[in-house]
Amino acid sequence: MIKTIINAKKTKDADVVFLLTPYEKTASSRKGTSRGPDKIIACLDAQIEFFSRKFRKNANDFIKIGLQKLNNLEKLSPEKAVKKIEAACENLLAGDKFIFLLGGEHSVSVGHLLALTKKYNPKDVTILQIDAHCDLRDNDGDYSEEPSSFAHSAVMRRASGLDYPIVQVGIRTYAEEEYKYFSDLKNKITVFEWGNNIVPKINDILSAIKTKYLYISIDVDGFDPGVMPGTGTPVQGGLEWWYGLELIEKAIERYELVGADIVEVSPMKDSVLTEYGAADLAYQIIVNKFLG
Ligand SMILES: [Mn+2]
Repeated sequence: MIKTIINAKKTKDADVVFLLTPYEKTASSRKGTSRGPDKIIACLDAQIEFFSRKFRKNANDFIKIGLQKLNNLEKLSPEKAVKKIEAACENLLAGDKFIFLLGGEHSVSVGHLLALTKKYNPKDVTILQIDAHCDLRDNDGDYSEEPSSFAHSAVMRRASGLDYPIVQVGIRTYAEEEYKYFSDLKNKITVFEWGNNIVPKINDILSAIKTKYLYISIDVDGFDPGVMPGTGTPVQGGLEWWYGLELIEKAIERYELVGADIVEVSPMKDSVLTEYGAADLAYQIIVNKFLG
């Protein structure tokens, strides 16, 4: 029988639940992120070794992993999709599950972050966001015919409004509105920009996190497009693979991870690099949290 990474038949038996949210209504450029979650799970099943090189253990023997997929999200308005995701997350959090959200576009994260405010004071949870973009617009009215404050380019603005401190890593493009927003100290956002020979020290990033609790949000376009080419709005330059992994591992070692998401995977016809990379990151995050 072929083994699957999903070893908890019911989510109530799981330590961690992959919550699949194939939503992409506000995606601004290349579509396809709604096909991301299934592809990531397929890679986790078939291509990622369950044996951890770091911990010398089979993850499956120690961690109960469940899966829940939210169907029919696509027809919903961004706000309604977020509400549906929030309700599903609240349910899982009530059962003390660690939620690993797989998007879909970045706007799905707001549902998870809203649900977490019922369990934690957002001021005590820093969002470590790996992303090429700040996602700090108030809405997408400057490029969309149907502006929404729940668009993927507004996700961290909503999170900041909820009082989550945010540390952004890999940033290499932003609008004037976003620049003004993160430059205002009271908004509690630390931006680590990438550029020609500009690669921040991992310790400086970790030191910018001032809370006990941590949430990791990975927009795969934060990584170099050579590593993660299949994404809606790619930007040249970005995090190198091992750098990103080291940052994630050290962050989980130092702070208590309370939730995570990987978003904006848009599978390509002729490359599996992006979904494979996302699956590997998801696996490493879980293994570091539960076996570390
Ligand atoms: Mn993003």
